[in-house]
Amino acid sequence: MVDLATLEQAALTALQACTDEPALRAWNTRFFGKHGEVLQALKGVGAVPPDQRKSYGQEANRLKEDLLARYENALAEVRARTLEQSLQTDRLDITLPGRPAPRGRLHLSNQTLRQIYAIFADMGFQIYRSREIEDDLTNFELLNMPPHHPARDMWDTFYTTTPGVILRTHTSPGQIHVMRELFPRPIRVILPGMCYRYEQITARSEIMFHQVEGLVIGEKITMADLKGTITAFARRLFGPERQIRIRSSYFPFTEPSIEVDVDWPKDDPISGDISKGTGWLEIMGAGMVHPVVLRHGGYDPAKYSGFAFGMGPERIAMRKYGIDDIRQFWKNDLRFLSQF
Ligand code: FA5
Repeated sequence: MVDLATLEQAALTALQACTDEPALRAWNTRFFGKHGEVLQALKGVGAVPPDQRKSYGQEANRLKEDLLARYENALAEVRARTLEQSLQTDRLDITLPGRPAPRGRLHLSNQTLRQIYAIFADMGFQIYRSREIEDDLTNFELLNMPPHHPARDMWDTFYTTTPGVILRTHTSPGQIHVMRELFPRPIRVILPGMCYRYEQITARSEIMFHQVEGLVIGEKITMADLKGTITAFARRLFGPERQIRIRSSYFPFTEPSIEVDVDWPKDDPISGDISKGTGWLEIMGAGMVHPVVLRHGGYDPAKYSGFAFGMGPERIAMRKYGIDDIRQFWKNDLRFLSQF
């Protein structure tokens, strides 16, 4: 038979010694756990002589209720004290200004692309997305460049492990996809996207860059339409103070062909590597769609004509914002990118 008075005294003394929550929990386990001393005392009621059993049982129950109530009180007190302490020591100063979250922004190339889209949208052009991974047939042959055509040397590319499948060197193969999809309707689209070339990187040439292709097909489309479209575009994009120059050129898929330059005055200190002393930076190639290409797209050159152009948005952004090196675009240097 357990001496309940001694047990109560021991439990109270131990409870008083508890100063934190872990100690209180240990106390609870000691007296009220599975083999806890108070529970054992309660269970022992059967071994008490019958005449004392009732009073023993009552006393044991009182002791249990009393101790548990004291335990709950002590626990609440300790918790309140801990909270009070942490409020004192871990003071939160809600008057401090917050840390601003760094804001992202569109990459300069995407900003420039959007400016270009907006201008052509106003002229009634739609955007057509064409694939970046092309076959040799569409990138070259259907654009009037059979194997061994010398013009292919200008556009060496990256090859995949599948023969004949390459990364496109220009957006012009998109012309074939558009024509075949939209025939016989008139066409007025731009085709933006990435191009890839295996070539020497310089201040004005990267191995990956954007182009925005343009294609207009219809009846009685002339070179005057091409000139007018390009001039109107350049005026809106660069403003009236920039000059552009249109000179004749050669592309196998246009006839006649032209190239378009924007002025970059020789006395501008950064123009040296870019305009190579000419005072001009080439920003696009263009021309009247070659009859062979029209036919590959399904359009009869006796009935239809059209013009096409391919411009470089990074080159355009270089001129617009005075950027001296195209390599800045893909370096991912935030000091450069966050200026725009
Ligand atoms: C072409 O790629 C022709 N497909 C353009 C064309 C389209 C002509 C339709 C006729 C009709 P070119 O290689 O010149 O042409 O490239 C066109 C433009 O893309 C250049 O004027 C330049 O702005 C940009 N570009 C070309 N190569 C690079 C390069 N390595 N890095 C950055 N921009 C480039």
